[in-house]
Amino acid sequence: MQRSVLISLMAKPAQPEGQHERLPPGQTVVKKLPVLSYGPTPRFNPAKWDFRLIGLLEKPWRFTWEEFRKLPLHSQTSDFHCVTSWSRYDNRWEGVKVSELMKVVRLRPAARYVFVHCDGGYTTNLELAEFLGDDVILAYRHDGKDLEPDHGWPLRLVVPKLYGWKSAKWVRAIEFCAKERRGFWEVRGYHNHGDPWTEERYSFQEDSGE
Ligand SMILES: Nc1nc2c(c(=O)[nH]1)N[C@H]1C(S)=C(S)[C@@H](COP(=O)(O)O)O[C@H]1N2
Ligand SMILES: [Mo]
Repeated sequence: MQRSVLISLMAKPAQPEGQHERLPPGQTVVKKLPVLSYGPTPRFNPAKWDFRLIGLLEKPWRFTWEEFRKLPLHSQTSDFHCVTSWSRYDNRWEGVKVSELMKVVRLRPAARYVFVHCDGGYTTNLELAEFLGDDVILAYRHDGKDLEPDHGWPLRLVVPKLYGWKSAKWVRAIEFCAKERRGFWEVRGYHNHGDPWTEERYSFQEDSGE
């Protein structure tokens, strides 16, 4: 074997296919999960609260808090990466796995995207396939305790593979759509997709195909 080939093989980190360093580029690890919210923390009224699945479904669905809590409990540990550059490892989320939740409804074939609606008007958007990912969870517990109000009580989405602004807090409805529309941060200069591994931080990166 040529010496140059051997050196290039040795320089490559021994990472299994499809895996990467734990910390995405440009991030710093923090010990405690910070609070990052635009606007005030909404108050939760269990008698009035509901969670709805709407849009391109054979039949829309509505859960009361009591009904939602009867769905099978799932626990999932993941790292959390905020675009403002902090990452927090090993968050133990407990709640309802999205793939489990989706068993109660039937999607219309035209559904390609989801639009997430929250109390207080915050929204975010995702591709349907990413929303249905195996690690995506609607959580009401974090690290062994009920979610704190500032972290999204009673219910938040957690999408570990994308920057934190996609992990919507105080979520009230998931809308299934044929066309994509941009959510709160996505219309304010943040990337439509938000992959931390390729640093999809800002919307101007979308134009250059970066
Ligand atoms: N409803 C709502 N969800 C939200 C936000 C928000 O302002 N409002 N901020 C997002 C951002 S930018 C991040 S990094 C995470 C932070 O979650 P945490 O405050 O629980 O750490 O929530 C996301 N979800
Ligand atoms: Mo964030």
